Amino acid sequence: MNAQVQDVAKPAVTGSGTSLRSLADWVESVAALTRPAAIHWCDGSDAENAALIAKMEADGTLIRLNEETNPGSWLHRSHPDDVARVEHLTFVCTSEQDDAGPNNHWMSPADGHAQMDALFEGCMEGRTMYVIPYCMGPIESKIARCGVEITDSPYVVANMRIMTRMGAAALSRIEREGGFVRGLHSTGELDPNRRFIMHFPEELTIKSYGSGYGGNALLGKKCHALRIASHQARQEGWLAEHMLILGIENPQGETHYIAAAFPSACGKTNLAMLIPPEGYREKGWKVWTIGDDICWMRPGPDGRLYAINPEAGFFGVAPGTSAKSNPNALATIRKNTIFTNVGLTADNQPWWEGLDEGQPVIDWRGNDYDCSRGPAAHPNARFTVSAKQCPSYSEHAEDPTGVPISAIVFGGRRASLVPLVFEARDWTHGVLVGAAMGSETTAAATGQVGVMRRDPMAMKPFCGYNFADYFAHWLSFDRPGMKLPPIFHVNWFRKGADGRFLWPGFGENLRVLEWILDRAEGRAGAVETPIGHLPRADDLNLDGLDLDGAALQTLLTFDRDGWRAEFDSLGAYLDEFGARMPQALKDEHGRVVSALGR
Ligand code: TSX
Ligand code: MN
Repeated sequence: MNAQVQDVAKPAVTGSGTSLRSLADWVESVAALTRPAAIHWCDGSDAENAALIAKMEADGTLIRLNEETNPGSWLHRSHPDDVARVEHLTFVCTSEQDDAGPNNHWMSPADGHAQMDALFEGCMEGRTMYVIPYCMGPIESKIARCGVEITDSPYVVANMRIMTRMGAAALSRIEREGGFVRGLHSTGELDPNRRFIMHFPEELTIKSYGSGYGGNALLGKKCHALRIASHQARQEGWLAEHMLILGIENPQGETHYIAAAFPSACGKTNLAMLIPPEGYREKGWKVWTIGDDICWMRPGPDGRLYAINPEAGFFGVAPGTSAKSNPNALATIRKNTIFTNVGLTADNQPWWEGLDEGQPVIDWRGNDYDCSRGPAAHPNARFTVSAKQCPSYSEHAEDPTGVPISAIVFGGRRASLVPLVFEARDWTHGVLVGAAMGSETTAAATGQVGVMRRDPMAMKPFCGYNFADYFAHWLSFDRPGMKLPPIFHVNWFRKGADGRFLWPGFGENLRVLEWILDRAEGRAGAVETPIGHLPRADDLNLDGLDLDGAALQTLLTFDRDGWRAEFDSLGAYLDEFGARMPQALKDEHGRVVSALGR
């Protein structure tokens, strides 16, 4: 072989490499397929990050923001056709189609690999391939799991460094354990017709091509920590959920933890960073943030569920984030933040719709801002920031054992019918409440507004296997020796006849969370209805809240006729999953229908 051919075939390698044969072989085989000019093994160091940022500033991938107001912060503009997750291009490739279920797009593993490998062939020519070892969860935690993402995007490396425990420590754990989730990503040509996100849960493998956007490209997040992890969790007896985790410290100094699932556009990040109303603050109540998006839970030796946040940062929606909706988020993103697709003010500060101050002069595409051509920030514009910068970040977020969960909360955006809060009768009923979750669409998400979409446990886009099997897995936790948390449903979005929100929401939601924790401790009152236990007005602490009696009445009323129609529609939805739907869940549905009466 002549020397020149050898140069082309052998990319320059920088960084540690690995002693783990299976990892070295995989990296070598990916390099043979994608043919990068260079391979860099990421160690996660400050120096490595600084060099990557400098390279991205030089080539325009990152734009430096105002150093005075936003130190260490950057703007990235994505391709205008690459601004969100792409559910229609997201596949779960299992050997049996039924294992993926009607809730996923399916392709056979052989076809999936063939299609992806054809796209990856030679796609990194002239580029650097980055090898990113990462850990989802505290590095010393038994609940945590590791992966390696290979990508040709330095933007992905910079984001993964914020969102995961990335680099040398993760690589050591991977070398010790031997197993890891394999993620292969290339931004490709950013052609929406050559874009796929494919999951091979049976091989713990992800292949993503043609998008540089967060959920499609930061493979540790939705692809690993939800789709692949949900599959692993089912096999190993734990739960990988699309939930925030928060701690509520009462005036006695005791902290109880809540895990909560909401569909998009319900304010999950806002709830995770809630600031108590003044009356609560004066008495000594505090809210602690553990996570805003993903929760991994497993039974502890005492039978309780213990939760970790597998992420190390927040990849939050910027528009709507304000001093009213989320002051803690604003404090978190004051420095060392990557903004994607936000607008700019005249003095180079990030700007988005809903921000209380400043004015945009440049829009997210980089054009002069003109309000007749749409918003300054893309509605799905994001910030990427380390959780450690959040003022309410809990010191227990890094506990390897996780935090014990005292209540599970499901929620949705429902203008009518669904009360402010109710408690499921037992675990099985709670699983039905989760399966029945739904939300009305907002303008940001789709063209149509106010259409009810089912989104069980907020996992519709993220469950890596058949929903019927997923419900069965949830039901399986109800067994001797377990001390399961009670399950609740909340709705902050109930509207009156005049179309106005009846509940003030935001910090005032702590009043509802207090009732939830009191119920968990057997302290608070409620009335029993066919849909579960509802608080009476006296059961909630409404001190210092200006809420009129009629509004409260509507928020806490059980509407029997409305719920009969709701349960008819729910029955039809459960039937869509056919014979795989667990009989126990169908029976539970039947029990509520009987209680509702005909
Ligand atoms: O995040 C929200 N939460 C949870 C907060 C901890 N939002 C924003 C949703 C969009 C992502 C809410 N919006 C909440 C809520 O509880 N409630 C509402 C509806 C609402 C909006 C405005 C007002 C009251 C309720 N009132 C005024 O603006 C004065
Ligand atoms: Mn999410």
